[in-house]
Amino acid sequence: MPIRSNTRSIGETAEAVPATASRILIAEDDPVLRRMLEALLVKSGYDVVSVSDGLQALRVLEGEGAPSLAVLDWVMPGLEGPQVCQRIRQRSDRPYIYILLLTALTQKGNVLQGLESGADDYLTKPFDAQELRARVRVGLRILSLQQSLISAREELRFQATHDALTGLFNRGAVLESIHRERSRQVREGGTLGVILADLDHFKQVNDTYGHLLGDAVLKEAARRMSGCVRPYDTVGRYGGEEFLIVAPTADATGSLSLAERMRETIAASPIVTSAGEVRVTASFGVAASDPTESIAADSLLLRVDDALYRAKELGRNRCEMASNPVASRSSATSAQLAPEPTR
Ligand code: GH3
Ligand code: MG
Ligand code: MG
Ligand code: MG
Repeated sequence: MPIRSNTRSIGETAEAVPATASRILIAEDDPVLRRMLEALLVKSGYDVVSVSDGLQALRVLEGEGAPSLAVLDWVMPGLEGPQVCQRIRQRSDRPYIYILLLTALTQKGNVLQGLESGADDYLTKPFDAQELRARVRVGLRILSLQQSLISAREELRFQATHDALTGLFNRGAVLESIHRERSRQVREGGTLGVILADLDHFKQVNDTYGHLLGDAVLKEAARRMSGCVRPYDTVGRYGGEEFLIVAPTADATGSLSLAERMRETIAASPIVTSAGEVRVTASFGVAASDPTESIAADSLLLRVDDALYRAKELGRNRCEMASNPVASRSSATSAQLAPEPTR
């Protein structure tokens, strides 16, 4: 029996249904009943997929774009309804599927067994069309509430780990990243680059143009720096006008090149604001650790801080390498850096 899918535009239905047609799976081996269920739910505006046995039901529910609600017959070839429920509930990595069991078995023990297997609700045959529609709506309402909770949790998680002004990771998140990457490096080897950036004379920007405009400049500088990194690098706002960049697998040369690209992109052109063009530059402290040295993440931070201090002392708008005088260079020698491949 092929899998059937019916869609119908929401405008055609008289009933109140969700803005986007919800996908519903019907698994029923009795062809007459299956067609009746299909007709009923399609008429209500749902996107219906129907199958005639439990194995097909499981395949649809575990597949791409699986329906979020399933109406499963109890007795079916292949797998019975409660067995499909059990298999679905074993998988916690997938979006929740609301399951409504259809059964001709009216004894209380069977109903309990169905619910124990993971079904959310049940309906006994012969069922009333109105009641089925009402129970489907209850299921969709619960799914929608659950979706709102998930979205709210995701939003909270984002807010807890990101800086509201720049949209970058916040201090806590970028510090967590440096500790995590350092642990990974100890385990797996490789190099780890860390960069600390600080906008130059930023107080003057605020003093000259006001704090709001300073915010806009800060935001654009953050955007320019983010544009320089690889997808697996982390850029975070470390403090007021300071940024911390964690570059897993970047060695000293790679980290210095990255810092130099960031420095150039900030200095290259003025930032256009509502009050006109504002020129800013930034100074960078750079450190890289290799797997042979036993340095803690906090010590790496001290190193970049120290290198940044030196970059400020030496005139700002430059990058300074920590603890490796041979690799240390200023922006004046940046032209000697080997061109980086486009990322
Ligand atoms: P230096 O080159 O030595 O770093 O000079 P600086 O003026 O940047 O350094 P200082 O630490 O004296 O000043 C940092 C300034 O950054 C002062 C503070 O008002 C500003 N700042 C920090 N956070 C924000 C922010 O969120 N928005 C704005 N507009 N300014 C900020
Ligand atoms: Mg059956
Ligand atoms: Mg500062
Ligand atoms: Mg500063």
